[in-house]
Amino acid sequence: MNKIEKAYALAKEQYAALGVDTDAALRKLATVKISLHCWQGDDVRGFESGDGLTDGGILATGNYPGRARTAEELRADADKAFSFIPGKHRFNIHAIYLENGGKKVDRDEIEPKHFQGWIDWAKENKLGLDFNPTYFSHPLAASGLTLASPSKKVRDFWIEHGKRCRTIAAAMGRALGTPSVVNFWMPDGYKDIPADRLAPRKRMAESLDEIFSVEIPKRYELDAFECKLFGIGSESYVVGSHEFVMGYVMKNNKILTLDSGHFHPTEQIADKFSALSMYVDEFLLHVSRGVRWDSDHVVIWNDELRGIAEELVRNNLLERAHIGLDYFDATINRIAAWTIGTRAMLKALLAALLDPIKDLRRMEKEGDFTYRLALMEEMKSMPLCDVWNYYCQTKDVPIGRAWIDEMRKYEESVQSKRV
Ligand code: RNT
Ligand code: ZN
Repeated sequence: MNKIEKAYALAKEQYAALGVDTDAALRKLATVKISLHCWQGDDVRGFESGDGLTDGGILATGNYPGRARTAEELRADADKAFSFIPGKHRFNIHAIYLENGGKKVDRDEIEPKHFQGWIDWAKENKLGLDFNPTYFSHPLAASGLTLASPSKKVRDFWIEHGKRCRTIAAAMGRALGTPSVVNFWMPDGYKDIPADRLAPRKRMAESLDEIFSVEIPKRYELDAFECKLFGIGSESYVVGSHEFVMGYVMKNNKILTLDSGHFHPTEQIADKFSALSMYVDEFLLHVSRGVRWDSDHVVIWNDELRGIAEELVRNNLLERAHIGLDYFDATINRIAAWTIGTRAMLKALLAALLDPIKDLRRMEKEGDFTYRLALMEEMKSMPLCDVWNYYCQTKDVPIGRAWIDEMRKYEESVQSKRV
């Protein structure tokens, strides 16, 4: 037995005394796939020849050296991040990450062949792929309205984009044997007080109906729709508000995307899962971290993340929730950003799987709220880290902070050379 195994054996005993089976928790954890967002690797720029992120009310701040400039670089960086993360996961591509061989291919012209490089890479690495239409960083999005635009020409352009994205995702799903989730997020909104809140919503719903009128088998492709409270430049009104998106999703049997940075700061998406689970089949999570005005800081192991993991586990939602990450920090090493967020997410899930939930529920039912709070507090200092380290060892990834040294080596020999 090495040190890690010895520590695990002791931890296992302590959890067993509470009726918790650590081996079972680890088996369950191994089935969970996290979808890593490609856009953390290059500050949401993509590979169209444009200027990168130009509108849409989202912003990547910072100029840390070494961002990926090509699809090859982005894939190499993602490979590095995956080598620090226990388990097999997924990668989430935005439409602007096409490989167009230097030719201009507009958003209404993209085809599966422009994403063949991603499909080949995913196949080789046994990853699933997810997909996103890009309704921002484009002259036809500069007005702030896309699928909800009053201009038929603008709407038609973006409807075609949405249709093509679904076709591309279906090709990915077919090639990889796992459905590709397409997340529809449109930044549409107004900076100042609207005179008509309804008409843009009707236009957006009609545009979406048109996009979804093409039937695609669910074993290849799934549609999700993401709501938001406000963005930079859409402070007063967002067409895709929570109620609008929730209503559309329920009526049309789509997946509801909940981004943890898209609600009022005191509102936590974790609180919403149980209620929504009664009426919505599947969720897509954009796990993020809001800080004041920003909704996209690197995910860390904080109370909010713990809450998300706990509610997923306690409500039996791991099979019904697609867990994706969504943040973009350009002030730190981007491989580290992926690694920190994904490891935090998995660690939070592990903590939730190690909860003595039967005991807590029994005491709650009996009205013993003193015990409930006391045990919840005690659980926070249980030897979770010994179980986590053991998991990392069994999955052959660096233990504890060892990944940081590995990341530095790569940064020095590869990323820092990108000038
Ligand atoms: C923006 C949404 C959306 C984007 C990505 C890049 O507020 O969260 O999911 O972050 O599509
Ligand atoms: Zn999001």
